[in-house]
Amino acid sequence: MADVQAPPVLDAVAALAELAPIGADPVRGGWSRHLLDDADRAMRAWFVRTAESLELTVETDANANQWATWAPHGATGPAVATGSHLDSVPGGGPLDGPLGVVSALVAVSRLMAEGHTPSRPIVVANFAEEEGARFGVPCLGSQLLAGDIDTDRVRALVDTAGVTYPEAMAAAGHDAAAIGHDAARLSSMALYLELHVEQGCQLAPLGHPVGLATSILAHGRWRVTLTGRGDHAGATELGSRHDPMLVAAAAVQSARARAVGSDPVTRSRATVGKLQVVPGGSNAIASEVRLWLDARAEHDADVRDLVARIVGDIEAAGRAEGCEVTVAEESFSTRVAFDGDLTDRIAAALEPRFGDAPRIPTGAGHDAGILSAHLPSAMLFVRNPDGVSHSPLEGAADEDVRAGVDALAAALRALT
Ligand code: HGY
Ligand code: MN
Ligand code: MN
Repeated sequence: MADVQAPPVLDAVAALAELAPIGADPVRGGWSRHLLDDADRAMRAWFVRTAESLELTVETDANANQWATWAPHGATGPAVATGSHLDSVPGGGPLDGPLGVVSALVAVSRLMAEGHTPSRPIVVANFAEEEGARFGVPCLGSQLLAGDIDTDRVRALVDTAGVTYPEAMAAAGHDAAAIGHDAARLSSMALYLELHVEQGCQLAPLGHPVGLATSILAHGRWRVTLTGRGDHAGATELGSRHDPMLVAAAAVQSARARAVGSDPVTRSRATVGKLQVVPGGSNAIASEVRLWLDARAEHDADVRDLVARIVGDIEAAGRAEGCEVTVAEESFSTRVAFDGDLTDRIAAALEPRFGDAPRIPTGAGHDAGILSAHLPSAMLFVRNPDGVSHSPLEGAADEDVRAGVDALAAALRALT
């Protein structure tokens, strides 16, 4: 009788190396993998291939989230869910998202190899459009799953190439009419634990390879449209210009100044990282500028206050330049406090190998933040030596990547 092949024991560093060619961005550097584009589909194919090599049951839900389930005999009841996302920001780093998905599959392969018999299923998730880089709404897949976003609003989303969300979904074989709240899947999970590369640099000074999350800043995105009068750069007198670029410059300056000027206890931060100019000719005064304001702070009210001040500055600059200003909120994520009991249980599981793992806040949003309003959720961070993220320079030492898998395996072993 042919001997039954044992599932492979995976290695996270090798798996990340396998993913490295996918979506490498020759223009920006780093990686660009956006919802259901060619790179994202290649990442999704890797997820299916790897999960099936572990004999996990793989499925994609109506919201384009992927799930891989390990439910051996005796594993019953609500599952322990873990995972992250495989999409990226434009020109992002190699670990933001993939580290969590890779580590989850590798941890499962390790538990299988050691003969662990989980009392409940373990499910590995790849959440769709966590970065919101294609359609502008972060954590889109987990928000849809949780019923936290209006589906008609989602179906009206259009990417910068003019492709609608339904068209993008249909091109990948999904029906946008079927998106939305998935109560059955939510209730099939007992808890969610996301491993993620640290974004910011708190663990390195503490000398710990892994840490646990305490909270996520409240944060949101606002689209600002500035309308002036396009004209000739050489023939138009200065006094008769209505140049939205002047107002855009005021917006960028105000974002920094208002964040710096906020009470430090609010941990305010504001950024303009994306800007579109129409028509975009070097010898033409712009007729319109669109920019996106990303604002974050400890509490929801702090963010609202910060944004109100910045918008006030933009409107004043618009009046001075004779430009119209419109502001639209594209997303808002309330402050997250992760589940203390679950975090304590995970800390106890880490203790033998990692001692007292630091507990740190984060300014970055995550699917775990969305799910934390619906089921006990926690996060594990892997040390990022200089804290850089959303950049090709994001990284982690190989031994820390492997330590993260050890930590996640210890947590999953204790939780199942
Ligand atoms: O923007 C964020 O904080 C996350 O990376 N989506
Ligand atoms: Mn990110
Ligand atoms: Mn992420």
